[in-house]
Amino acid sequence: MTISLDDLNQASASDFVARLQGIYEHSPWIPQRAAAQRPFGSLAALKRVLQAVVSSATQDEQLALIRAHPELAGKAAIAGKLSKESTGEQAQAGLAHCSPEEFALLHQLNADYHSKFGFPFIVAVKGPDGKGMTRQAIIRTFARRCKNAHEDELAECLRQIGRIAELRLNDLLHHHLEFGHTIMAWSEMIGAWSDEEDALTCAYMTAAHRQTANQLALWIKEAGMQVAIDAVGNVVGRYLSANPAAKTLLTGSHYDTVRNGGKYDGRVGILLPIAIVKHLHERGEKLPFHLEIIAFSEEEGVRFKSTFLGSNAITGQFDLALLEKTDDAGMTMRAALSAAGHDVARIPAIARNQADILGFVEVHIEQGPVLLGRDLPVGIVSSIAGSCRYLVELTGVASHAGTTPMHMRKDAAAAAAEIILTVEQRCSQAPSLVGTVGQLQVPHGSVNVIPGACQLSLDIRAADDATRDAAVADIVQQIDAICQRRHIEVSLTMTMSAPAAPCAPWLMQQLAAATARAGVPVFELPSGAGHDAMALAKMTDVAMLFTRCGNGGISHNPLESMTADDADISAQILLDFLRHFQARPDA
Ligand code: HGY
Ligand code: MN
Ligand code: MN
Repeated sequence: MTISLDDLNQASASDFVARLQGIYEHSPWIPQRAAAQRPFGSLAALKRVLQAVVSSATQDEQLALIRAHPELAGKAAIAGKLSKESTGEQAQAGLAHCSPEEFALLHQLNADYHSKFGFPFIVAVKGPDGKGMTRQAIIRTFARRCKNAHEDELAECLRQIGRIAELRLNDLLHHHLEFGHTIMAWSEMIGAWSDEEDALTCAYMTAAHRQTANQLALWIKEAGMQVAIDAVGNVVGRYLSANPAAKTLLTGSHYDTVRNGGKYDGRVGILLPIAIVKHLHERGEKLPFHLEIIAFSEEEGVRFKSTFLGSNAITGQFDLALLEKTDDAGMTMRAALSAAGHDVARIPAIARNQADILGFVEVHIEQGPVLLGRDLPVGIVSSIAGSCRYLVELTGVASHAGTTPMHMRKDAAAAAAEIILTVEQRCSQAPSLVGTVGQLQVPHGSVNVIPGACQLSLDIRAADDATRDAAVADIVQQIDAICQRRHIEVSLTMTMSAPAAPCAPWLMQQLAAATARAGVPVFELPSGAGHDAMALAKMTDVAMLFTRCGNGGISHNPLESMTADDADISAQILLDFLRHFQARPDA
């Protein structure tokens, strides 16, 4: 029997509780406490209120809720004593068909997990895309989460219970995801194309990068847009307004990745608008402005240590001197581009005419834990942290590890170690300030040789440039002092400097209005990560919509995750934003 949101809103409190009895395992107190907050304007609002009841419950109530869940492939499952919902979910995950080894492993994991945490392991076995995790993925997740700290694991179990409830509510109300499954499936498909085995690395102009570009171009074309790949590899889709004289609103993000990255960083901001335009095109719905979706070809700077190549070309800021930069194999960017069939002479012509641009709105995963911690599917970015990056090259004296007394050494790695701790200590002094040494190597190092050389990267960011620049100045001074004291030569090369970018209030307000219309509380947050919007901010007003990340908010890591439901509601919000978009009055 199909139940509607209206039925739930109009039912008596006891009927409301009865109809939701299968949503949270053996815990009617949750819908009981939510009933008084009816009517719910949207399914998203109902989901959020139910989960807020869980989040605000006492820890004893939360533990009772967790303990009301069965173990995976545990005794209750074997004895056939699971709830109807759990029976279906565990069966769909194939947990009734484990091999003897898998059963033994799950039995051991259940025992270890229970003795560590005192409650059963919980995972939404239907997974982020709702299609179902494989048994192997469930076991991998189980083993990984066994290592969590108690508080983190308790929070993750409650989030997993929220995800299970979301999926069960979708089934109960026959809620169809208009965009979410497409976005997840497309992410999965291009996420399989990589420069290396067993990890997602899609660096600028590699074979995987070009394969991805061609697939994006195909999806853009199939969505009813004009499509072109420009001279730096940006894949550009243009959804024309019925008014040829209309101006253009830009959206998009990057399709290159970090090494061993996640499937959603950048890519969601491309795939999501393509799915929306496909929907508009299929309905013959035009927008009063031209919409350009730009899949920026390079934002991460992995191959040529250059960032924002794609977006800088769009704003006319592309530095042609970068064409001579070489990758680890000694190939120049120029050669890589021409090998891919691009004509570098056409790069300057990529620049957009600022007068034609209405603004730039980027959808991106949050890449952090804030939305997850607030049980919010989306957030609106207030500003994007500015960053400075350096290459630090330290030169000491390589000498015998056994015969050189400690006080006579010029150990480049020991100097690097002191520098890393200095960066950590200085960048702990302001809330939005962060400092990272992400790369550290002793070239040609040997076990029995004191490191005569050491290279390290510096990445220092803050929500405002003054805070960041003050930290950079202090750190540079401390590096000099450390190297003088240790008789180490030091060379510092700035490899990137991007100013902090405030988002435009007039665009933020329109994203906020669309968020509120979707029944989602409006929440603003700064971005610690850099984005193409920072580069576009040099040419036009920008705004960003963040989508919640799972797995504790981890990113730049294969564990990066999001759900089809969050992808869907983000797409609904961006679509609603486009349908209501008002250009800035003086545009
Ligand atoms: O480093 C960053 O914040 C971005 O992912 N490139
Ligand atoms: Mn990134
Ligand atoms: Mn990104």
